[in-house]
Amino acid sequence: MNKLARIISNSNSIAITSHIDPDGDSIGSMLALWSALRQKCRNVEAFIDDVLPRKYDFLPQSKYVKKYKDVEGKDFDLFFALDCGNKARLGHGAEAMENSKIVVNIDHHISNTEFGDINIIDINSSSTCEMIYSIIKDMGLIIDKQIATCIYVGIVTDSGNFMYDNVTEKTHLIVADLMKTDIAKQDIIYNLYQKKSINSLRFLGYSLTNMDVELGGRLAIFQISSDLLKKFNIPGDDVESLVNYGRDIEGIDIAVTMMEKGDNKVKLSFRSKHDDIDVRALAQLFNGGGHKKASGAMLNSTLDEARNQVIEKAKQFVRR
Ligand SMILES: [Mn+2]
Repeated sequence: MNKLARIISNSNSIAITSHIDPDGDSIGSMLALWSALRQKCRNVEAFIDDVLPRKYDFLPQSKYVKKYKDVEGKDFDLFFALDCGNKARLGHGAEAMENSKIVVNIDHHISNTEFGDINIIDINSSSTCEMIYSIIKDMGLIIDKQIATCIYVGIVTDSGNFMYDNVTEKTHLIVADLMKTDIAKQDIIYNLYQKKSINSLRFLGYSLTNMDVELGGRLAIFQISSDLLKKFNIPGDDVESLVNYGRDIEGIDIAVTMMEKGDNKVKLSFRSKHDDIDVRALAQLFNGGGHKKASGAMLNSTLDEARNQVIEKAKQFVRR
């Protein structure tokens, strides 16, 4: 940590990025670290190679998040990759990373490929935000209400509202400390969970009605075509929560969402709820990764091909 503090002090330009398909933890950790480092260095840029989901607009620092285009060609003394298991998750951000002198990789995914010069990986952490909290504290920087809000968003969303295995005593102690800064908890919950569009709920209804169950009631499948997304006119991150409904059904061991992503690409999201059902290992069969009970992969195939492959590979993972 002393080493990291020294590197930060010696850096005149710093970039912070996180993964494509942004979520609460990637956005929260990026904005928290960005705000904290600005206490030490004015030349800090946060960017992603994707669209910032509207859901996170309420975070005051979100308006400072740049696009990859805005940093293209720049070289940075120091580059932070947050919540990214591998280089591909950075999108074009990986190119900006190549132009940087020192890369610091901070993540909690067990599948992290340790692509940084410095790798701070804690697979027992609920979220990257939990790690960022400790890093900011250890460097003696201040966690104000705005930073606390970002960290809270990451912890709440990545822990499944404190439901997942990775929630520890430490997680709750951190949240207790964040709440001392008087974060607007109800306002955060409203923004994350209580301003859904009618279309998003209609989409949920449609998807649940058309959910498929295979492997003797062990595997729940949601197939989401781009036509369907167009019809309901909802952003991609509205699809992300769908898979949890499949997971939560009694008897289902694995739930999967297959989302069509333009030209012959399908994004897979897997969930499990049992300790003996490791969907990270399943995702790895498709060159993906993630956590034991939440993982994902990207396939080059049609929806129907994806469906056949997933059913075939999932056979050896479900209970008999
Ligand atoms: Mn995360």
